[in-house]
Amino acid sequence: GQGDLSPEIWEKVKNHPCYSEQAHHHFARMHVAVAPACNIQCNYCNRKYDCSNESRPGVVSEKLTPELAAKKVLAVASEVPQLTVVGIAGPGDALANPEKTFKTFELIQKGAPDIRLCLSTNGLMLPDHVQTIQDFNVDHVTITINMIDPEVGEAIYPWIYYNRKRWKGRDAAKILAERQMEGLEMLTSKGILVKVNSVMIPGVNDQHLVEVNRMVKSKGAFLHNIMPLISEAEHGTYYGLNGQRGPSPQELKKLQDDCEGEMNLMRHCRQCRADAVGLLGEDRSAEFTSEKVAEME
Ligand code: CLF
Ligand code: SF4
Repeated sequence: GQGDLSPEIWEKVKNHPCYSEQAHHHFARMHVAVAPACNIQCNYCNRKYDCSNESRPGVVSEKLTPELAAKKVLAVASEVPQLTVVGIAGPGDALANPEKTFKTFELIQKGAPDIRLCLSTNGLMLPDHVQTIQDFNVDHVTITINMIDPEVGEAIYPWIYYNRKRWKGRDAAKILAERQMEGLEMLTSKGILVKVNSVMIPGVNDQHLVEVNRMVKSKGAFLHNIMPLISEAEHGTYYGLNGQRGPSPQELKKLQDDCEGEMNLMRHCRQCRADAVGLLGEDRSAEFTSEKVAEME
């Protein structure tokens, strides 16, 4: 439960709909889709759609410039009084597009200083940006960690692009896992709240996620969100094409129960799209397309 939080942490989570189960009934978040590029390949990702690490696959978000994104935030803030958090969660990786991501945060902070900033990343570039994340007062970061063992990782990530080079197989997974852990430790040592997302892929990392849970807890993660792989063949996820299935609700719950007690587990995630607007589970993105925002002068 969250009854035993320090006042300092409670202050940060009480109005964040993802970090507090209670808050999600009263407070809204929005995402701005300013980050199109990605620097890794997940086997469950189809690049035509939003990053499946934070969002529902098979949904195409409308991509925004930082300027338009900031304008949209102000428009939504005036129409949706419950808005407390703005996140950047794709459609690619927020930190594979650092200029766009941080420009957007800068503009939002200028225009709406009360809004909390949230960032979701695969973690590959995280250690390079922790200082900037702190400088921009981003106090919630999500890292998608699907494995800590490169042997498991090579079945999830066919390649990563790092240091001007494409890495494959176990080498790629090893670099990614090390960078994720390094980033996690750097963030928690600065008091930035970290949520870890894990995509549960039956037969690939389902057993392994109990170990991941233990590891991220020991490195100071605040919350663990285990999400089901959504395999929709019609959207052509690689795994979908290979017949990889997602977990049943019972399998997901069993894994979450096995991890419960180790740390706070998020169970109310709605796998939002990269341009989601509103309370979790409510999607008002169609009310705030860039065309409509442009008309809202
Ligand atoms: Fe967005 Fe993610 Fe921030 Fe929340 S979503 S960047 S932490 S503000 Fe929330 Fe949506 Fe689940 Fe993400 S319900 S997909 S956990
Ligand atoms: Fe796709 Fe997201 Fe993985 Fe990048 S990090 S390959 S956008 S699922």
